[in-house]
Formats: sequence, structure tokens, C-alpha cells
Amino acid sequence: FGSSSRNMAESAAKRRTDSGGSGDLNVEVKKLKPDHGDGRQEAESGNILSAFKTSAVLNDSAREKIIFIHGKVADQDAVVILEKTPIRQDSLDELFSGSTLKLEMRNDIYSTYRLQAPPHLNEIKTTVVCPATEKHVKKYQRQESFLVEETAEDYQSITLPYIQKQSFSVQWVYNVLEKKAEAERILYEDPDPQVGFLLLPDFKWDQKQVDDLYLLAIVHQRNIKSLRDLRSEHLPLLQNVLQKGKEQILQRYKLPASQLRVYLHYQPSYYHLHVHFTKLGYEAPGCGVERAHLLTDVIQNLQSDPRYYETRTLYFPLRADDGLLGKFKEAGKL
Ligand code: M7G
Repeated sequence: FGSSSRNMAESAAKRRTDSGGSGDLNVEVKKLKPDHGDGRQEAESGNILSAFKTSAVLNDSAREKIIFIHGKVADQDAVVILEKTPIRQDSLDELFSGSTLKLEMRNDIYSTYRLQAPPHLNEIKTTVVCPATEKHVKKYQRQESFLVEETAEDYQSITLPYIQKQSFSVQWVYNVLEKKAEAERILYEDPDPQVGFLLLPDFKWDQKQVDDLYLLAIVHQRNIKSLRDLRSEHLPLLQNVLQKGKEQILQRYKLPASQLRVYLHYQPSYYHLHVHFTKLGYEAPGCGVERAHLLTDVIQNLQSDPRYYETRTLYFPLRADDGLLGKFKEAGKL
């Protein structure tokens, strides 16, 4: 039997050497953005979760290996997201040689094991929102969604008044723009106040592999809430974000534009204009047709009609207990 487990290890090693492509990219990410040993990204933090008290599981997915939990840290409400990260090709040698293998069952040519990996290869990506508002708890709760049809008038009379009062704080965005947070994570900045932006990893991406690349471009202009506010005067800004964002990603991660999905969300969660850059093939949350608008389409739409996003009916999903959905219902729109 020993030889069959050796064979499995050998064929895995062969797959690794045969696979070329993304394996090389992994190395690229590590080279370009060292995250072990440079002391900046790996800040040690005391275990603020040691006293975490779970009150409810908001959502989980066995397939995506992620769980969203509501609970308390000291007396404060918190949302904690635990996510198992992908297995990296560049860690396979160490994973095979440095782990303990416990046999679960063996039958003919088939066997299953529990592999106990060294701790540093078995980390869980953890996101903490604390203090979390009621709205955060709802955002992460598993819920049915409903598609809303928003005319230009609906936007003015229903959506705008609602988001002016009820939307998530964009303080984290201002902290990024003012280099008060995540400064060392910024990959690129065009400081121009009109067309400039910052490019940085979305906090959904652990930067360990390019396969699930997720970057955000946050614009310097502060008066553009969302897609709805875009006019033809913003074309230079949008073109600049698209062009320079693509160039940076090609340079840093060797990913050409043909491998990228560049889009805006409508409705976004945070009403300060930002653009999502994700790797094509990675099903990023929120990249479906009901919420994502390709930046290239947005640019063309504004070129053909300067008031396109001011006047069009836009469609988007809202969760069952989203307050905005309630407002559409009250107005007899659903
Ligand atoms: P969105 O379209 O406004 O909303 O995108 P969504 O969260 O419903 O998709 C905001 C994006 O910003 C998301 O992709 C978030 O993962 C990301 N994001 C949110 N916060 C609070 C942070 C943060 O503090 N830092 C970083 N780097 N990204 C964040």
C-alpha cells in the first residue's frame, strides 16, 4: 500500500510540473508582493476573538468553505467571517512532506485520509467587522433576494432619500484615500483630484494566489455615489481607471485585460465610486448580471448618451429585509 500513496504523491508532483500557467503566477505574486517576513502585512494581533461569543450563524457554505457568524466581542456586536483558503501549488512539496497522514478507509485502489498540515499551511482567512451595525448583520445573512426595477423617478423619490440616510459609512474608504489605513497595501496611486484613484487589494482577497485576484480602484473624487451619478463628464475618470488599472495588473500579476472582469456594482454597499477588478473565471460574489456592470459597457453607454445613467431604468437585487426593498414595496413598486 505504501507504494500506492507514493504513486499519488508522484502524480501530484507531476501535475505540478506539468501545469505551468497558474503555478508560475503564484510564484509571481509571492515575488512581487512578499507577505511573509516583510513585517508589514503580517502584523501580529492579540487574539481579539478568544472571547468571541457566537449568537447565530448568518450563512455558511460547505462548497465555498465559508461561514458568517454573528456574535459579541466583549459587549460589542461583531460579524466574523471564516474562510478556508485555496491550496497553493507552491506549498505542495511542504504539504506532502511536512504533514501527518491519517488513514480513514482503504478499498481496492481507493483510499481516503485526513491530512494534518503544518499550521502555517492551514490558516483560515478571518474578517472581523466590529462594532457591526444591524445593517452589517443583515448584509451577511442568508436571505432570498428580489429584483427591483428602478426608474429615474424612483431613484429620486425612493432610493436617493433612503441611501442618504441609511447607507453604510464610507469612513474606511476615506481612511484609504487619506492613507490612514491600509497604506502599505496600496498598489498604485494616480493622485490627480479629478481623474485619479487608488488601487489596492479588496479585503476579500488574501493575495496568496492570482486565481482569485480581487482588486479595488477607489476614485479620489468624493461626490460620485454610484453608477447612477455617472455622466459623460466622468468619462476621462472612468477611462483612466480602466487603462491604468489594467496596466498595473499586467505589470504586477502578468494578467492581461482579457483575463479580467472590470465592473461596478449597482446598488453598491458603499456609496463612494469604486471599480472592482476580478479575475475572469473566479466567481466573485456579486459578479452576476443582476448586479455587475462592466466598466467598458458603462463607458460606451455614456459615450452614446451623456445622461444614460441619469435616465435609464436600472435593475438590481435586494435582500428580503433590506430597508430599501421595504421602501419600494411601500411605494407600490413590487
Ligand atoms: P460594494 O460594491 O460597495 O459592495 O463593494 P459589496 O461589499 O456588497 O460588494 C465594496 C467592496 O469593498 C467589496 O468588494 C468589499 O469586499 C470591499 N471592502 C469593504 N470594506 C469594508 C473594505 C475594507 O475595509 N478594505 C478593503 N480593502 N476592501 C473593503
